[in-house]
Amino acid sequence: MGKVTLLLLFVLLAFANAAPRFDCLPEPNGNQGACEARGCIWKEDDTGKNAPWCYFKDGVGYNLDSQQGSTYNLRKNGGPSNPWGADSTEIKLTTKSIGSVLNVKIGIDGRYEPPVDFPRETQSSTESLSLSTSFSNGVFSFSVVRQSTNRKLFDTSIGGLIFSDQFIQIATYLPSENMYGWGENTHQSLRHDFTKYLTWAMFARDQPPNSGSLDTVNLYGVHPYYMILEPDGKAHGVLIINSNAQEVTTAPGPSLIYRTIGGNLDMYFFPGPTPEMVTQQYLKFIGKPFLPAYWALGYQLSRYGYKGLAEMKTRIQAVRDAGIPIDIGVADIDYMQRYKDFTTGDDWAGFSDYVKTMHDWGMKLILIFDPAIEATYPSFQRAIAANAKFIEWETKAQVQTAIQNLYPMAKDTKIMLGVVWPDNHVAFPDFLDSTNNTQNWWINEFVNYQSQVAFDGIWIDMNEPSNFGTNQDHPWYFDSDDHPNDAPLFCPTNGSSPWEMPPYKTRAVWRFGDANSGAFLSSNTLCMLAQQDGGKQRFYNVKNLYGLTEAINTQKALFKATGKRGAVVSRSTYPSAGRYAGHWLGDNTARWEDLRTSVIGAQEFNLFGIPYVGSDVCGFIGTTTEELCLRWQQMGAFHSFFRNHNTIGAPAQDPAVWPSVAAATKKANLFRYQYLPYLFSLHFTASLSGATVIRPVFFEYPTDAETFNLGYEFMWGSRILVAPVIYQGTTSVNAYLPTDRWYSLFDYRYGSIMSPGYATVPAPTTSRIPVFVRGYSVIPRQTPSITTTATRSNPFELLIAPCPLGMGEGTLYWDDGETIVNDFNSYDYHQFDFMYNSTATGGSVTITHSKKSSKISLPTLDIIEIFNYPSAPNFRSFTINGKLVNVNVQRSTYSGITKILYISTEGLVNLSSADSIVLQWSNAGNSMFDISSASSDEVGKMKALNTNRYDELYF
Ligand code: MIG
Repeated sequence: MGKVTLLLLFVLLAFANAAPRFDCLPEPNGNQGACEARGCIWKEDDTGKNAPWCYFKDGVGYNLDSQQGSTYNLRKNGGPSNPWGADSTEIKLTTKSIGSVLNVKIGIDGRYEPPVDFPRETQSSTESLSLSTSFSNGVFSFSVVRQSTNRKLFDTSIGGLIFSDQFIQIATYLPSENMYGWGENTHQSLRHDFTKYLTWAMFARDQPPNSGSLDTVNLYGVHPYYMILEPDGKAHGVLIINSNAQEVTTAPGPSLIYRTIGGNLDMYFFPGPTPEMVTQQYLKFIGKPFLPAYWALGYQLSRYGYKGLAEMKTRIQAVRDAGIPIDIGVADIDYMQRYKDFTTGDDWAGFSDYVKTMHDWGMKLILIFDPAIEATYPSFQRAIAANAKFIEWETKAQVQTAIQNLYPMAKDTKIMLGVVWPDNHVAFPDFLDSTNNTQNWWINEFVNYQSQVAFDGIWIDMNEPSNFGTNQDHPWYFDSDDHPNDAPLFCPTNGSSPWEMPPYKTRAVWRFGDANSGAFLSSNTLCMLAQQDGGKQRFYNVKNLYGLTEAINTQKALFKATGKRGAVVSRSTYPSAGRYAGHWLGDNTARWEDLRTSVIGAQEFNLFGIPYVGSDVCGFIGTTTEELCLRWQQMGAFHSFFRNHNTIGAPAQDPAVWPSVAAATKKANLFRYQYLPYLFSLHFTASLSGATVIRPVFFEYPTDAETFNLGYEFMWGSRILVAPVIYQGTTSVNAYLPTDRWYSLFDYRYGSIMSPGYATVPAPTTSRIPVFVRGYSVIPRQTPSITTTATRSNPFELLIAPCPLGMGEGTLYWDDGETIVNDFNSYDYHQFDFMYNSTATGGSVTITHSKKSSKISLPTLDIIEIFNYPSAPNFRSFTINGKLVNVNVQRSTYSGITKILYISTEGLVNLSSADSIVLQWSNAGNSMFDISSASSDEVGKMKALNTNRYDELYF
């Protein structure tokens, strides 16, 4: 064979490899007969890439019929038809630009559209995207092209477009394997894996994450959104507005196959070009995240299974006695009377007094509320009286009357009754009720209950919504002490309902088996044929919006009940949920694998616009260990939502249980509380203009390939990098620092310059975990106390980590920490911008008061710590706006060894004294402290002073 032929063969083979197989038989237990009966090809996968064995013949797709402007009329071509219902003969592709965002919509007018009120604000971009179409081999295709590079970001020439009533598929080649996002799933790596076919299910489900092995099961929320980092470091994002059960297959190529069983393909492309700009564009479009109350960034102690108030008090006291900063006590469903919302259990007498005590300590209370309301008690009675709506059966004939008749208040209604925690059957509020009756009733219940137990924040759980034992003859609770006799909900799974038994059930069902093994879309939830909003909405379509709509209503309830912004956290989420609530990553297990996946999960939820996120620290299910709990406390101290939470029956795992964990948590929490002004400012920025708070490292270094899958490190904004300890038995971390100026911010060589690249740095359990600050930073801090409330009135501090040219910048946002933000334009807050500059002869810090509040008082700025300061300053030379100031030389130091300049003076800078404040100084002619003549004892003291400064000075 000639060289040319060989080359040709090679090219052909490579091409053949790249063409994906479109799965024609994803149902469990497929076989050749069933496959061929569908007119598809059966061929084993011998590539080891997990390709489907039954796949469509070529030519699946649509013809271009006609085009009118930006509308393309498509007609089903002569290629294979799909086995899950008649292909729609005519569909439409329309495209439009919304600012810099390109929308491509494929579908049919009048079909279901998710009733979500996205603001669709846009953010201008230097980049623009355009649509181009082509037609070959009887298949119409389109691509989305980045104008500046001519790169195809989305390219459907791969084929496979299918559109039928309950089965829709679109496939594309991708410009890079660096794909992030899609959810909610447990991802073992930050970046997706295109070495084999993997199908990720998306359908809200009460499903604990499985971190023990690769598992593409769907979890609590749904996020049809991804970001791709292109080969040149430019990034784009893609959102598909669709709320039906759906799934996505990542396949070699790299390619992507997306399927959904309802609605349209309504796709939005965000051009970036940087990952952070993509996020900003995405969040402006879907809605920017709510600003948590300042206290909500404090440490939370929770558990499921407190025996009563006494136990909650004991555990909180133990943590306080250990000197661990803590702000929030959390009560789980145990506090309720028999798990009924808005009631207090007998073992919780005195709860309201304890809340007063907590408030006196500067602490806050978060309470859990489940959506389902028992059909027996006053809350339900008030709902019925107020004409509030619950999720309903379609017709009276479908109602399970034997259940209904048990409850006089529900008897003659179509309310779909289910079973959750309460003793008797429950009804699910209809948060899509457009009459406002449901919303008003829900708000009133919170207002009434808050006047009894003065909670500050709300935790909403079970809102997938979760229902126990659906379609099961013998649900698990029959064997439990709680409500063993409640008849379960049965949905018509006999095939009579197209909603209940659609032709294509998605991996959300198949992951659990088929109908024979009791797996249905309605498993663990309500029947798909249920209706909401007076019959205007079908549960089959809107189920994935239940958590979002509950969060919308609950945030309103929180505002009304407390008059303050507080915080809501929700288990189930959908795009834009971040406007109303944060999220915790669900019922993880006390295993190292779960610690690791939570590091990735928090980054993903920042991509999804839900930056108030974190995991159940120390692990929820199972018994944790001292070492795991210690490491999880250390890592969790860097997540915005920071809560130790434990399941019923598991041994106590608050940090006070083990002296070592108590010490490590105290140290980690003091660091967190000291840096809260920075963390809060990141949240403020996210709420003001859309941003991530926890950020993957590649966001800041999009051309450094080493960062593309660096899921176990993350950044706080653009300036602080964290490399947590996540493996058992390790006391060091092999941390990667991208090419840049970095300083250590932990015990090991605190304040000194760290070389970029990989380095193994020590991380004993007694030390802070590896944390680094990037050059060119001015980081606002505050001297920490044991609550955020107390910390907020301590002096401000600045940490300055200069770039090699001796400069830095930073911003502080400061408000009263609790006022509801209706509109940032009229909102009352301070903004300070800091600039640092040093030269051979001295240094300066310029503080610009860019946004002023007349009401919000400000602590003084007392401490400035500067890394890599070249030589000793003259402490007598400090001036503010030209006027000499007295620097406290007892408390201020400069070390020629560590090169840390530490300026500490009570009341050094009154931040509201002028719109522009320039603090300036000059250097001493000769070094104040000559290290060549210092005894080793003095050198040691000086180092100790600089490394553990705040621990020593304040605790
Ligand atoms: O079915 O309220 O994810 O955090 O402790 C369990 C009890 C219900 C699930 C939540 C978990 C919470 C638990 N809840």
